[in-house]
This record gives sequence, C-alpha cells and structure tokens, in this order.
Amino acid sequence: MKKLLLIGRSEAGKTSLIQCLKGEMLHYEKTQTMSLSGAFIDSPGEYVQTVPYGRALALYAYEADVVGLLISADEPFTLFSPGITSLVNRPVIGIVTGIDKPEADIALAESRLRLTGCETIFRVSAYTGEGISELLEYLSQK
Ligand SMILES: Nc1nc2c(ncn2[C@@H]2O[C@H](COP(=O)(O)OP(=O)(O)O)[C@@H](O)[C@H]2O)c(=O)[nH]1
Ligand SMILES: [Mg+2]
Repeated sequence: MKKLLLIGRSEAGKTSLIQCLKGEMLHYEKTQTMSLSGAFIDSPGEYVQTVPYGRALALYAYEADVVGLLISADEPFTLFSPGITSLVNRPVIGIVTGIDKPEADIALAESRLRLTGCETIFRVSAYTGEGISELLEYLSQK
C-alpha cells in the first residue's frame, strides 16, 4: 500500500475519506494536527489556509509515497495555486470528494485540480462509497 498524504481545506472531506478507505464507520473528528493512521497521513485544513503551515506540508510530503490534493465538489473557490504540484517531489493525485452532494460541480473541481498540475484524478464519495475502490486499487499498486 502506498502511503498517502491528504491535503485540502477544512471540511473538504479528508478525515472522512480516510475513514472510508479504512472501512470504518464515518464519525466526525476535528483534525488538530498532522496524524498518521495506517497508510494515511491526515492534515488539518489550516495548513493549506495559511502560508507558513503550507510550507510544512511540502516537508511532510517526504513522509509519503503519494500526495493527494482534495477538493470537495461543492467548494465555492479553491486555495490551491496553479502549478503547485511542482513543489513536491512525489507523485500528486487529485481527488474530488463529496460527488454525491446536491450542489456538486465535479467538472469544475476537476478543472481546478488539473490547473494545480494533477494528471490523475479520482472522483469519490465517502458517503456512498462511489470511486473508493478505484482509489484503493491505485494505492495498492506498487
Ligand atoms: N455528502 C458528503 N459529505 C461528506 C463527504 N465527505 C465528508 N463529508 C462531510 O463533510 C464534513 C467535513 O468532513 P471532514 O472529513 O471532517 O473534512 P476535513 O476537514 O477535510 O477532514 C463532515 O460533515 C462530513 O460528514 C462526502 O463524500 N459526501
Ligand atoms: Mg479533518
């Protein structure tokens, strides 16, 4: 299993996605700090929302095999700058979360992820489980 670091704003669905990937029941948990859970590294949304913490994320990427940039399908705007995947010397995948949401605009979220430099993009819902097996399969490849 590749070790995955998840990055995205607060409420993007990082913690729920990890619970879902691990086959756990979803339960709300505020992410206070960087946390390692099996093959998954969760990060607080505050880390992408402020510049100094953002630098910390680039360092945490060294602990991971792959970095996932998350955008919830109903986010009104994105915090990710164009081309940021070039800051990290690990493969970066895009993950659109919350594709089950009524306000979801999956194509918009996906185009924002492409602008960051992500080439591989997964579309998932931690609620319905859609897209989770594709992501797990990617992570289980050597
Ligand atoms: N509809 C829907 N809601 C989700 C999904 N994933 C997370 N949520 C909800 O979005 C909120 C924030 O989720 P959380 O995982 O804590 O986000 P984090 O701040 O990025 O860790 C919670 O109320 C979740 O129940 C999803 O796939 N679909
Ligand atoms: Mg969280």
